[in-house]
Amino acid sequence: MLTLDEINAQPDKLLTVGERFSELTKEALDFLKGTDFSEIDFVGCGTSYNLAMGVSMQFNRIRKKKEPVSNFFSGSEVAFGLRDIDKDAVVVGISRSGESTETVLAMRRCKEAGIKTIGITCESDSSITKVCDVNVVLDFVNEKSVVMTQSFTAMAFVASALVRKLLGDSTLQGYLQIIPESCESVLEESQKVIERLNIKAYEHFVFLGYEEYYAAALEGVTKVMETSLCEVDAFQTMEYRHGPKSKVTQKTLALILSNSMLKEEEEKMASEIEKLGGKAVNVSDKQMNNILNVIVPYNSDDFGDWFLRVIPMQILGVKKAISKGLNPDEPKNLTKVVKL
Ligand code: F1P
Repeated sequence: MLTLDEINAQPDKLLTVGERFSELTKEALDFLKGTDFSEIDFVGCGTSYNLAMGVSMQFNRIRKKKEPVSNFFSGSEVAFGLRDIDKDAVVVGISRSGESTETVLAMRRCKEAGIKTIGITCESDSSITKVCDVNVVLDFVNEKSVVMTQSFTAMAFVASALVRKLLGDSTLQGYLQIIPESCESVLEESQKVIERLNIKAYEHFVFLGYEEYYAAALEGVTKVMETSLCEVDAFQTMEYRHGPKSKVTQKTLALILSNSMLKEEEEKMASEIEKLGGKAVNVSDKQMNNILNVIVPYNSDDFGDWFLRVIPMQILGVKKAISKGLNPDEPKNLTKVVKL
């Protein structure tokens, strides 16, 4: 099965990103050398929008007070002028195909306004590479499936590492090592935990987390919705009490992408969901008591493992689809590229 094979090949792809990082990002880094930009904005559609959100939050978390801020936009917000971007900004367009109409249009609009543009894509010679000033091209990621899995984690990894490089973050070398290793372990752990769950028993999925982990939760919604057609929601963890909690039943499976600052509160949320009859699973680098855990080995509190936490949700979507007799390689109503 294409999609499952591509999910399982993620450790190899992230290893290649780590090994080839300098070569992959050289053109972009040379282009920005000595440039004082007012902000750095990330733009994408669908899964690539969730990616833009997560990596923008990473930039804002790692930057020092006096350094520029980052925003994230969907392709359509920029393409159709809903959001004007400062002419001294740098805009990074993210697109697996390099052909999504709104993203290409957005980058063209920025380029025509004299804004510095960088493309991140898996397709060399795609439209986005012809519009942007410089590009990061992951030409070793050739996803055949409609739903994005390894293209998401590979582009998220290179972008999250590029952010560290741009901000002169001292953790970069270690980061390039730990992420591929951690990916291997998360994949194995996720498969084991999901095997232990009776996936047929769940019809309603909830993904909870904050900041970059909220962006990961939104990507989990996209994955599970695209593949299994099930009901799936994402919220900031403690927001779940403010209404959405009403939907918890025995058919609810909640993944909590917990962080060390709110771990105690997120642990309470997990047990509340279980008291209401649902099932909770913690996805984090720190164990929670009395509930299932998918441990993401990552020895920092900088949320840099954010895109790895999507892996259990990628697998969940595919497994649920198969249990419903659906083919995740042929998701209903979807095409690999949205061209208007
Ligand atoms: C963006 C996207 C994908 C989605 C589907 C349609 O693609 O929305 O996220 O899974 O394939 O296109 P891209 O701009 O990253 O190529």
